Amino acid sequence: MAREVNFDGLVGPTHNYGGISFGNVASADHQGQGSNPRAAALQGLAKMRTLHDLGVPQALFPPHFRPELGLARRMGFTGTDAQVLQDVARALPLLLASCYSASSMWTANAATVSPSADSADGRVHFTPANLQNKIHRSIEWPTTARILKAVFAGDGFAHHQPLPSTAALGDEGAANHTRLAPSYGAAGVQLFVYGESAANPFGAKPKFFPARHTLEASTGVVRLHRLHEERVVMAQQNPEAIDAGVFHNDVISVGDRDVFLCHERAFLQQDETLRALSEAYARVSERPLRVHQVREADVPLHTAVATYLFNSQLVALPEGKTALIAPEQCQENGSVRDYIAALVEGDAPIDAVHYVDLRQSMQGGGGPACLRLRVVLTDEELAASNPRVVFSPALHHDLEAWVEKHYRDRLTPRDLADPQLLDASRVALDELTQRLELGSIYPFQLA
Ligand code: SUG
Repeated sequence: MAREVNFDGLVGPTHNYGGISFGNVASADHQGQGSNPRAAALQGLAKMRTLHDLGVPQALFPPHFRPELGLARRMGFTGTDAQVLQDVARALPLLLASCYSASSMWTANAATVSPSADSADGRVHFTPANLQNKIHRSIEWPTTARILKAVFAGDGFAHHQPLPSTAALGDEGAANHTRLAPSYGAAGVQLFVYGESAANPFGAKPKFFPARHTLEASTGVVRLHRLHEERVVMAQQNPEAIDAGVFHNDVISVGDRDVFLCHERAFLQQDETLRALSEAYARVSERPLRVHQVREADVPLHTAVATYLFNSQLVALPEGKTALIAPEQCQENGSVRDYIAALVEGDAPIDAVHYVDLRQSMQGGGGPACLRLRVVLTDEELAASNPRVVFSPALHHDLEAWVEKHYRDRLTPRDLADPQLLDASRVALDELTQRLELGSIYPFQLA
């Protein structure tokens, strides 16, 4: 037996709106606004609870420690932590926001994961994403790699180094990766989506916003994960979509088992991509892939970006039905709500919808799907994973109390210079790693 476990990123105590993700519309729109880290963490936990109560396997990843002042020190700031905070706040506020970003909550970008059913060596493969396109995200992978190794220890798991951090090998992880299979434990097809190819610098690419992920990065991951070529599909994102704010493919398509839902303007070569996907899928299943394309006339691209319809999760309910876990913004938009209702009632392969309030994360550009890393695990692999990060009502209860005790309910850019925020975050995370028995994963615990 195998199941997909969603590992959601627990929102860290320094969640703030830095406006530091160029190309991410929500990030730019909320720059400098006050955030509420406590509400953000509680909303994330409530989403995990919704999935758990639906019978969907749920686990979590701890937040990274922030501020990461090593970033400021590498930029020439010196002295005590308090001194560095003060100097960076004055000289380079955007760098301070980068040191402080709680962006590790968006675990869809933490790594690319391939299940053992797809790899030639029968192991689960992990490649942490280098996230080189944004300063605040480029510092995530060392802690991510430590967490992955702490949670998935043993011979059944292959942990790779991230790809070299350079634009030609830009890797944004599972946000640009979808696995389709007749069942979780069966051999599947993996779709890798990229924004541009380094080998083709004059090829199609967005005009305004960066393409964060390259074809070359994905080919590296395919090789590392020992995937079978005939069960891999590579597709280029529609550059117009990137320019409309689709900075990751999970903002414009989502798939699960035999279901693939996408906007008709998701890919540069839409028809060829869907054909290749269906053909590859036919190699692993006698029943065809069920593709549902959303037409521009029904949900325009800009509405898809504003509501994050495609950043919904598609999850398997215990009786085998498929549910859409959508952000409340979809419910608030009358036409998107009606569209989803018609999907559920009609012939589309979606049986139910559940709306979740993730307002705090959404304002940084992260919806339900961004917050989770999907890991397909067999019984044996699950048994070899750290059980302390598996979500339960008891853990929910404990973590709510932990959040209430340690998190502030308001953070503005001015607060980031306050050394007490740093101290409080360190105390909170130290307590968390003890609670989760994760050993030493943060730099301050390794020193
Ligand atoms: O990388 N936002 C993240 C959002 C990531 C969403 N992930 C997926 N689509 N899977 C990003 O742009 C906002 C930071 C700020 O502005 O404070 C930020 O990093």
